[in-house]
Amino acid sequence: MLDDARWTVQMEPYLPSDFDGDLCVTLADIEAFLPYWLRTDCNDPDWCDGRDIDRNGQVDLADFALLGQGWLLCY
Ligand SMILES: [Ca+2]
Ligand SMILES: [Ca+2]
Repeated sequence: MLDDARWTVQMEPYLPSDFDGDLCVTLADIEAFLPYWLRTDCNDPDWCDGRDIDRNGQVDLADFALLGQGWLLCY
């Protein structure tokens, strides 16, 4: 008999624009984002400390838009 409990998957919270780790996207995360604005030297593994959210090598408007998608969301 199968033990259904073994199929339980634990999901880690994932909010890529939560830079300060408080599980919400707020003004503090924008403040943490700004120092990296327009950097073009982002690469694996840290992607400019995660600010290059779409991992294209630079911190630009596309990353800011992704940050905006999570605006005021919390886990
Ligand atoms: Ca946060
Ligand atoms: Ca980017």
